[in-house]
Amino acid sequence: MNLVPALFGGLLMIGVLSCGKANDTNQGPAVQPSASASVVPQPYALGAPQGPPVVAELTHAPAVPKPTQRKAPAKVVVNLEVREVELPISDGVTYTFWTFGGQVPGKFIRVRQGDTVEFHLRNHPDSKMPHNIDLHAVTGPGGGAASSFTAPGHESQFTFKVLNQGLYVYHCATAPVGMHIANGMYGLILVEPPEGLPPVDREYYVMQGDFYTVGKYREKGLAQFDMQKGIDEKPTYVVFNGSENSLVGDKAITAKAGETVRLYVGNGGPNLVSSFHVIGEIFDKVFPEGGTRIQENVQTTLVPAGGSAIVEFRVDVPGTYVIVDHSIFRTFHKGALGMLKVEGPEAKDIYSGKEVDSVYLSDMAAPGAAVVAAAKGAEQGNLTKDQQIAAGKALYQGTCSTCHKEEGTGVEKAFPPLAKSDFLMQDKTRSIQIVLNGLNGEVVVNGTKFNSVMPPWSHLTDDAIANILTYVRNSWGNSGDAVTTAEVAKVRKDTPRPPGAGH
Ligand code: HEC
Ligand SMILES: [Cu+2]
Repeated sequence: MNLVPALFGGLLMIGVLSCGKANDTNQGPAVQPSASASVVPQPYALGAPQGPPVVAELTHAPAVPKPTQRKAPAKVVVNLEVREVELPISDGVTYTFWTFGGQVPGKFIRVRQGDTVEFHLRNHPDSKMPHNIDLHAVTGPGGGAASSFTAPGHESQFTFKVLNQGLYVYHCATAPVGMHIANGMYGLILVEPPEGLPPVDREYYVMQGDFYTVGKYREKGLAQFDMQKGIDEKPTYVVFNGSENSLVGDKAITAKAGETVRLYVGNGGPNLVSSFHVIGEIFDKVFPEGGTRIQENVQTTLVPAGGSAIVEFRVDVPGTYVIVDHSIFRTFHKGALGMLKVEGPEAKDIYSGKEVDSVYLSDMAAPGAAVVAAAKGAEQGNLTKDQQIAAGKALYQGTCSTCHKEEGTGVEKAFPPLAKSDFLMQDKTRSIQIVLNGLNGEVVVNGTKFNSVMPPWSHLTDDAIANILTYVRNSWGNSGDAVTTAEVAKVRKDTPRPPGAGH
């Protein structure tokens, strides 16, 4: 966080308040001029479009178009094409997304307050469904929806003047609306104030959405939409930018120590409200709900479904910052995890610690290529033991490794070893039962007694458990045969489980 100006601003506030002069300056130096400008929109004062029409630059997340840098209102042409496309939502899992521009979220649109937007919505000929668009930045019934109903292979056009500055969601509003939004039909349009936003070093576009599939979380193959789960508000996935891998590994967003980062955060929903948080950072400034007022020194900001927030912070300490929805099961069990990687010299005066814990990175830390390869092998019926071991290794990290350690050594007096464990290797079916159902009571591993509790991992898919156990049974001095998905499925079926204990 940007400590000095924030503190200075705070002191100034105290000074002002104690003098009883509420009016002359209620904003410290941390607040930029634009923050106080245009609280009341003055649309008509901005006047008619000037100059030749401008074609808007549109970007896929996490990129953001350049500032407009216009000093006068313009006519802006926006060309957006709806496409229905099959894309990954997780490792080895695809989903048929309905998109504004070919990806989820839809392309980012950036205009200036007072602009007149000529909107062209195309629906690709391969689409199966009609679609339309409701932009929350539009003043007028339906936000454009009524004027933009577009059948496959068609185009519609409508024009609107952007009266209010702010960060707005747009979405499809074709019935059943919930289904169109649940399939990924949303994006953001930023309406800059007339004088523009204060410059920052990095700007990124992050948009959360909840997804509803017939299968479980990470069940391999093409996941089908589940309408009932949508109605019940029980998502299978909650992700940023349309996939649980969109902001991790090589795709993490980046910055250098000392830079200021601005995130345009949206929430498409359709159902959930996001408790948006960056682990290890404090938002120096937030424009809550994408509006004009500034809140300072915020840990977690609420982003409503169909709403937004702009957050800004200075990064001081290098390392990996994990972006989450702090309704935290969504992060570690539904996919709402992204990363910001900050490079630069260490800043030991601010933070002495080690790199972010594997606890926070979970199995997201390792790229999922091995998991995808194993899923492909399984699908084609030629899955090899080596593929299972490689996938199991990636999945073991951050799940089992938390207790049993990366090299399977366990922790003395607390967690038994898996490396060269006689107990593990004695009985394959029992080892599957342990992972699915957990374990408690006394066990003796290699002559040492343990009496503790291992939680059940029944929320993992059968293939994930099969791959993890194949890895464990063939690592660190163990050697055994592979564990198959069918073997895990059989144990799961044969185990009666109380309601709520897992799938
Ligand atoms: C929260 C800590 C924790 C996690 C995470 C965990 N275990 Fe365990 N595990 C334990 C404990 C504790 C025991 C011993 C339980 C007892 O004393 O009854 C155990 C026992 C075992 C055993 C039998 C004893 C042995 O050493 O052979 C196996 C096999 C095992 N775990 C596998 C796994 C696998 C595979 C995973 C990942 C899916 C996993 N565990 C995740 C804590 C954990
Ligand atoms: Cu639609």
